[in-house]
Amino acid sequence: MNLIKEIKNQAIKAGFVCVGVTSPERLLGLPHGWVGNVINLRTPEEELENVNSVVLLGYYAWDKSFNIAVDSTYLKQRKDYTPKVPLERYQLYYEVLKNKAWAIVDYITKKGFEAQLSLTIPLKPSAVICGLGSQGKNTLLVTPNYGPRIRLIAILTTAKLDFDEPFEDDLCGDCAKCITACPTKALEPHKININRCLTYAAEAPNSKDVPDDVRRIEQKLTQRPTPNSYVECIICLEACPIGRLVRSKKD
Ligand code: B12
Ligand code: SF4
Ligand code: SF4
Repeated sequence: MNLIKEIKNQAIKAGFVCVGVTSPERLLGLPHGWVGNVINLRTPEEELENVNSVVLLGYYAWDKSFNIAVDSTYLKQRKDYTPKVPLERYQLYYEVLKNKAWAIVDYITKKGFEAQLSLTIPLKPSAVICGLGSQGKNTLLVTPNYGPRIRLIAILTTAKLDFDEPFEDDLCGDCAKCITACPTKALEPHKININRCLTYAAEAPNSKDVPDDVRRIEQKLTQRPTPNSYVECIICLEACPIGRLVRSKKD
């Protein structure tokens, strides 16, 4: 069996529901650098020097609890703490994705190629180029079968794999349900105002760049199971009619 077929089989076995492959060249021109102060997006080449293929994997997050995040604010209480020490943060779905994708990295490595995970390339437009779906009006990757209820991770490898074709359709059409569902009006079609997003506000509880009205809504709506944890907002994702049927069948 050829390598890409075997990688796709491994991915399905690990629990991913969609897999696609592209070349780093096809990702040229995608967003790069700092997104607000949230993340420094990197190119595949910055992550793995001799990268030849980028594999995008989608995992179906079927329960709200996948969105739980926990921060190590205890570090701040330590005497030796300096603001330069980054606070630890764990988001459950990121841990699940890494855990599952490692098996595939291990498989590729044993075949004699370099391979590593990436969560810092721009995953949504990369997934479109790998054929997984389109970017919806909520800016998220929307897949034909699961809608936006997908979480993404990439594997970068030196192996030369067969590439998939980009996804060409627009799945949204006239729908605008995600835009109207957002409680803070953070969304315009295909655009987000990061400072108005409840996820950003919950991640940055002391940030001064969150407008007062948004902070009030965040304090009311964000579930905090423990003082250091919170459930990230998924309202614009839940509002999407695409893929809802799968959810009701599986839950
Ligand atoms: C930074 C970030 C955030 C920031 C900023 C959000 C944003 N949209 O940029 C904040 C903290 C607000 C955030 C919130 C959320 N996030 Co977030 N986030 C990211 C991160 C790290 C980078 C996103 C990014 O590249 N932004 C940069 C902007 C410039 O890129 P862009 O959104 O793709 O949009 C550009 C273009 O693509 C274009 N564009 C956008 N849409 C469309 C559509 C069309 C048709 C066209 C032509 C162009 C176009 O315009 C923009 C300007 O260039 C990714 C992980 C990653 N490494 O990619 C996760 C990620 C996007 N987040 C994710 C999720 C699930 C969320 C939340 C639901 C919270 C949660 N529960 O986890 C909310 C949803 C908010 C929303 N509607 O976007 C998932 C999305 C999965 C999916 N199905 O797409 C990702 C991929 C994480 C993951 N590993 O799965 N997030
Ligand atoms: S995650 Fe919540 S606050 Fe952020 S854009 Fe979506 S619905 Fe709005
Ligand atoms: S809710 Fe409607 S507009 Fe928003 S992403 Fe889903 S299909 Fe597109």
